[in-house]
Amino acid sequence: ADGDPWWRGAVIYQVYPRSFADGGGDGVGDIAGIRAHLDHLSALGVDAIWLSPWYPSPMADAGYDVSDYRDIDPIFGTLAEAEALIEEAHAANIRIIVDVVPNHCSDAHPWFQAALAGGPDAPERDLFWFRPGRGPNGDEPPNNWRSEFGGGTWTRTTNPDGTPGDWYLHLFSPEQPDLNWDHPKVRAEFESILRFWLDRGVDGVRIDSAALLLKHPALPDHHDDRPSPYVDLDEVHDVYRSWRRITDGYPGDRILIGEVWLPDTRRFADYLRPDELHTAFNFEFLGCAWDPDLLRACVDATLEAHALVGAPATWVLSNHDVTRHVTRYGRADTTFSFAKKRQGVVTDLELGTRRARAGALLTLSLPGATYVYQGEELGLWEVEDIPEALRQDPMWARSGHGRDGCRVPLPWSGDAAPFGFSPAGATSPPWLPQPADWKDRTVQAQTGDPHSMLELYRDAIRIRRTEPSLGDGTLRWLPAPDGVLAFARDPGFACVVNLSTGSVVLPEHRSCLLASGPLDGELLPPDTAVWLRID
Ligand code: TEU
Repeated sequence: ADGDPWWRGAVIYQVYPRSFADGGGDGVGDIAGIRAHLDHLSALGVDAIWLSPWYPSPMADAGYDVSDYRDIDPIFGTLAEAEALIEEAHAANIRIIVDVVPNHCSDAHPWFQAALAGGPDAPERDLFWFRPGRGPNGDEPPNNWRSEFGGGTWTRTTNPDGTPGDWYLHLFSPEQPDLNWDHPKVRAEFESILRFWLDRGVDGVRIDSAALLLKHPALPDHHDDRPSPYVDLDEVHDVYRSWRRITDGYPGDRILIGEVWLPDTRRFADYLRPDELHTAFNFEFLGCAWDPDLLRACVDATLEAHALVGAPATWVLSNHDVTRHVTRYGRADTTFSFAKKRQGVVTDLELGTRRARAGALLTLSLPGATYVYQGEELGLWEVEDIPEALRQDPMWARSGHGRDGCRVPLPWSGDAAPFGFSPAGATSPPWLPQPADWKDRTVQAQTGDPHSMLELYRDAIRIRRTEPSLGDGTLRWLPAPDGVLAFARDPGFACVVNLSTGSVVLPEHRSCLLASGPLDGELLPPDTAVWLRID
């Protein structure tokens, strides 16, 4: 609603820098590419962009392994270019969110290098979790924790004299050692990093793996029937209270966005108390099946939990870690989970696209903020046939599935790869191969085509910007036939989504503002959504 801080009802677009646009011609996206395509984001009408990490990194986990939090990796550009991007985006009324990764750093970070080089007594070891191994020779890991990427969470070090040494903890890959958030130096360093980027004018930060920072100091074994020794410890909230104090000290509504994966919506909402994070991604919604009852229950639970703490809800259908909409919704099992992300599952892309279009109208009309991952506005599908030799994600090796399929470089124009992703005369092909069929999904091919995914997103966001009932607020469910979600946003707006298998009669309305697919007179076909003007 008018007068609310911008972020409560924002549309935030996730830029995955290495796959957005390549200005330099090396096949990897960069800041020059983002600057050259700000017009796409303006035409889409988004309020802000969140950039996945762009810091110096050995890229063991695509930049989520940071070796210097205060600079830009040369493959993406320079700090001066980042500052220019912030300025140009602001001039275009687009805010900038950067991604901060506090749970772990890169094994190439100077702290970790000093911890290794200094041997068992190096003071830098206290900044991480170094422990002797178990067993008679210390050759078993200190506990039984399992990595988020598959495999164990401990790697043994070798002492400077060549003897086997202590182990260190990594919840993700071995190249991402976990920082010790009980250490005041770690806290002070990240407060300084936060100020560094706020001083450069960013409008907010996205906090990676936000619920994982604190570990039970005894590092006890994990047991399924006991609280996790590292997920969502109560003490983690102190960190965000101090970050909030810092952020509030800056002018102009800067925000903290948490990546908080927690199935318990109330524990999740605790992160959004008025003195903590402003907002956090709604992963329950992302994981929800294309099912009317489950979606409705998820919307209700979300709104209820957020109301407890006065925070706006967020609606997220994807990001750089999960299967793209049109693929996920084109399968028999539409829920998301990493284990299901496998080859060989039958996908009906036409059905998936219909649902993804309806899903776009659903998410863009629910109360709160919406996140759009780059490429979803083009209806890109998950690329599942990337040759093994070209795969980059460390998850493949550790768990047999990976996230490359949603990270393939965007198609901008033209009839063949690199589809305008890289400039003419580029020295390398795009870092992941683009499907030839993406010639129909380029920004250029879709622009001006009223049936395209891109024009649907543009229309929806344009209407959302001018429609006072959209953005943050409340919803009122309307009576509807089985399998149909219908809600009003007062005053005068309704969204109806048909998730049943037959056509249904539209509720009484004054006019139709937008439809995700063709209507059949007054009938709304299956897997179709409409926005209506009602009295
Ligand atoms: O992801 C954190 C995370 O816990 C989930 O995304 C998930 O567990 C993981 O993707 C696989 O199970 C964030 C980033 O979004 C992701 O890209 C990084 O790899 C990860 O942190 C480590 O920094």
